[in-house]
Amino acid sequence: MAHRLLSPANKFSARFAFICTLSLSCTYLCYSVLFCRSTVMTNQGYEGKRCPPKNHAGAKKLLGKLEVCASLGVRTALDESAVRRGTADLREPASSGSHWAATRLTNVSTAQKYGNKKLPNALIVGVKKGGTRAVLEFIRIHPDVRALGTEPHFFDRNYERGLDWYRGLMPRTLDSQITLEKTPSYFVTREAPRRISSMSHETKLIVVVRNPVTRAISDYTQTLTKKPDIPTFEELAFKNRSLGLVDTSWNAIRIGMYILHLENWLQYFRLSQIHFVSGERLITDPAGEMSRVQDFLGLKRIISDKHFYFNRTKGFPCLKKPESSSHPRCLGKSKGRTHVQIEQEVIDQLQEFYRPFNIKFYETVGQDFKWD
Ligand SMILES: *[C@@H]1O[C@H](CO)[C@@H](O)[C@H](O)[C@H]1NC(C)=O
Ligand SMILES: *[C@@H]1O[C@H](CO)[C@@H](O)[C@H](O)[C@H]1NC(C)=O
Ligand SMILES: CC(=O)N[C@H]1CO[C@H](CO)[C@@H](O)[C@@H]1O
Repeated sequence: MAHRLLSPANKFSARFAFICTLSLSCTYLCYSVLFCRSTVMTNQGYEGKRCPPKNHAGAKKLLGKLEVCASLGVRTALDESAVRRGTADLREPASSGSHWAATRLTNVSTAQKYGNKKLPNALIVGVKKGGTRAVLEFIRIHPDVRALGTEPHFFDRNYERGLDWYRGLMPRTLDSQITLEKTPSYFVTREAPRRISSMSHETKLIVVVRNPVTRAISDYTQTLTKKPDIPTFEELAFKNRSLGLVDTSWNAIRIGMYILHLENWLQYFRLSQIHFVSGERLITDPAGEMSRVQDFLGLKRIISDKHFYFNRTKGFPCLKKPESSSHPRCLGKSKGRTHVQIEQEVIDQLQEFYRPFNIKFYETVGQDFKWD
């Protein structure tokens, strides 16, 4: 890089290159110092290095919902340990956090030599605010699943980077393990089905769906936390409210017209290759929903009731936390998120609007999601 920057032989780029080199050296130096200290590092410190940068949009989302930062670190520890042992039982993590830290630090490089990076066998393709993060966190408890923690957005935003780039992002897996990633925007991306099928016709697809009205409100609530100045939900949802004219060009509305998007997918995939998870049942019966996901992926049923507990204060299920984790992983809203209150009449109007789309969707997939 430095060489290329120097070649124009102008002073500015020479100086720039010098600064780059200097900062790289500093980084390397700091890293070396840290690494030498690694034997006395705490669990938390180690996990910190695995956290995605906080200013990254995807990372923020992850951090908001499920304390993924901490869980990623733990998960990596579990994975590496399992890979190292060549076995797969992640369900009973060792009781001592320091034990994890010790085995990780000495064995990380060895562990990462095992397995290969493979293109994903399965994708969680949607939908935004449906509960995709929860499904990903739940399924990756399974020892035969390895998942990418962040959203690569390959089939929508990064497609021109090519399949090799995409594969490079994937975690290493043993032959017996499934590689998985999730990017909820794929479901509503016109080119995604064609692109995914050209990667492999056999790709398994998971779509987490939820009542489109609650999904839209949740979507709006999330946007509102980032852009507090946007118009009200009602103003955005309707072209003319008294006429009941819904604005289908608004993304929050459009995403919930599941059948329209699904028809696009069905031009490239058989229905049997797509598994629909009910976002509602994921809350009331996470183990039941996860059993179906495991069956669909051809996995042994390992994730079960004993992995979950229901937090009554939160009103959502949580994963029982491994002892080495500092946070339980719960499904549900992050604390302090402003809850928008939407008039019942507006909800009814939207419910009415979605009904024909919902019914067509139920008929097509052969399941009644009971949103009506
Ligand atoms: C909505 O439609 C009604 C009836 O056509 C009309 O009188 C009213 O001005 C419209 N409102 C808006 C905001 O366009
Ligand atoms: C349940 O959720 C509440 C509210 O978010 C939290 O304060 C509490 O620690 C949680 N309890 C458990 C056991 O996870
Ligand atoms: C340095 C060190 O402790 N390495 C260990 C890594 O894991 C292997 C297999 O479990 C052990 O045999 C090594 O001692």
